[in-house]
Amino acid sequence: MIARAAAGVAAGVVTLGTAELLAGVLNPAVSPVRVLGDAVIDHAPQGLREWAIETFGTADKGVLVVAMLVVAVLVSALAGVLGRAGAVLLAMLGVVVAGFAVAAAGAFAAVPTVAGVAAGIWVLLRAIDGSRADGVAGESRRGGVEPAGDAEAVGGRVREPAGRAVTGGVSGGRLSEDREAAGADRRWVLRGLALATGAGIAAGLAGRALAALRTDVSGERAGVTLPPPREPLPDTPFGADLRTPGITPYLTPNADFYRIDTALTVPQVSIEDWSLRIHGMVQREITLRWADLAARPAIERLTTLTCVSNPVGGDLVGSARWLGYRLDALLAEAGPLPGADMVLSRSVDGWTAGSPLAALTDGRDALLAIGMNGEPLPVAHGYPARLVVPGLYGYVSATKWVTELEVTRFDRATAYWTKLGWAAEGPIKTGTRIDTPAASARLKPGRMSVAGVAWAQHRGIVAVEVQVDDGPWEQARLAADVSVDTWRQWVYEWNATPGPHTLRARSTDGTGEVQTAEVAAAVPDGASGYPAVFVRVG
Ligand SMILES: Nc1nc2c(c(=O)[nH]1)N[C@H]1C(S)=C(S)[C@@H](COP(=O)(O)O)O[C@H]1N2
Ligand SMILES: [Mo]
Repeated sequence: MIARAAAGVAAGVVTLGTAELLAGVLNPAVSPVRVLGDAVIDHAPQGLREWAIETFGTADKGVLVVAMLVVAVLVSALAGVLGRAGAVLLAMLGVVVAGFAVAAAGAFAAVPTVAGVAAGIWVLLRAIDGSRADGVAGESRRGGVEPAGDAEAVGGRVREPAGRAVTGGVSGGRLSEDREAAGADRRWVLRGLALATGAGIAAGLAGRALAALRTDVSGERAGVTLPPPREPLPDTPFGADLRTPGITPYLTPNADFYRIDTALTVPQVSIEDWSLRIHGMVQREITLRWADLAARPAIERLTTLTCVSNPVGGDLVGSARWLGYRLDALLAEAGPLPGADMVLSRSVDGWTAGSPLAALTDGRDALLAIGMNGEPLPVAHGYPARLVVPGLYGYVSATKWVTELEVTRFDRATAYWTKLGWAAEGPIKTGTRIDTPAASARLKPGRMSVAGVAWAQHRGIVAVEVQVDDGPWEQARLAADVSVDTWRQWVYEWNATPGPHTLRARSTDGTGEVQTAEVAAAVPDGASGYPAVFVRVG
């Protein structure tokens, strides 16, 4: 049973290793792990995805790959136990994965999967035949028909010291001999399986390394020179950062910026291949290549990005200094036609976001961004170009690796997440977060700073209030107001008295509206409610 399962696992590893190696050589986009992972991401039930994002946050893709490998090992072991039926199972799974690959990248894309499955099945059948040969040999020995090799071995044994022959006798020697020979065969089979497994793992790793080498654009990115913005901005405008210990910095460093997307492997788009096509309901379709951008004026803006999946008090929000080109100007070059009310932006990997045309043309600083905090966009954040639109959640606006803007209508087009049950429009809800003290902290009595950030992009924050237990709402002190499009730090000096306490916070946006207390989950248009932090003093 264990030997059979091991044979199955070896076959599975050889399947994946061969396929990954071939994909690395032929076309990294069609690796079965990637194709299947993308299929899982695109077809997973809504609840499962949310659970994954909430539980694993930005590590969700690593967890998915590990989960897929664990399932692959279990299925392979099962195939091994099933024997020849297992080979049929592997073949059927191969057909499914090859189908996804073909759907994604054409008939040729099936090659790595088909070759991998063929190699895996060969290993499985060899292992089955190997152990069956054992069984047959054992039978025949007991039946008295000597295979030539065995006869020789017995002959050799006969010349052993007499003592042994006396204690065991010839027939006793024969029996243990049979077992030893069978054991040796078995060891050979197991050794072969271990070898196949090792080779499969090595091939898989080599394939992945090759794929990374062939597609990686980080070297190119390091050599990109960004155009100078018309009015460069400081990283942190005067007074924007209160520098209260424990508070989130006003500007989020690129390395700490949250990452959310459906891309299992980060798309690698070279500026040589990149272009942006603006089409659909426009007077004239235009296509901009990287070099075309240089002729246009670049601007720099501080904008706070927020994910619709951010739970109350969560950290799927960050602020950066974005360098790019005004989307209203680029859209005007194509000339949107009357009746259009949506821009469906599409990334190189087919992901889409639907933004109100009005939000991109009403004068706000909606950008085709190419720089983030003074560097070219990090590859995971959309290199070489993405959208950044103040006031809209990322899922309806912030398309990374963007290659297309289709001017259309909300009643004609449906974007990626909207098809999956999220709202078609996603203006950012007013949010407040308590950064310090930390949840469940044990504190000393006396004065301390309760502090955090508040955001209501494109409306701005005009007030933040803090409530201790069931007390009155007290005004917090606000950091300098930089723009309506970025978050604002706040601090409240609290005289902490001994005992358990709950701290709450809420904000008022630039329209005078107080943040809603109504508790809502992220689906369909963003979480709401007041953040609460429980602490123990004394
Ligand atoms: N191509 C692509 N762009 C995308 C997404 C995606 O899945 N694919 N996710 C969006 C979502 S939901 C958010 S919140 C932001 C996050 O941007 P970041 O990863 O740079 O923080 O990117 C948006 N852009
Ligand atoms: Mo998001």
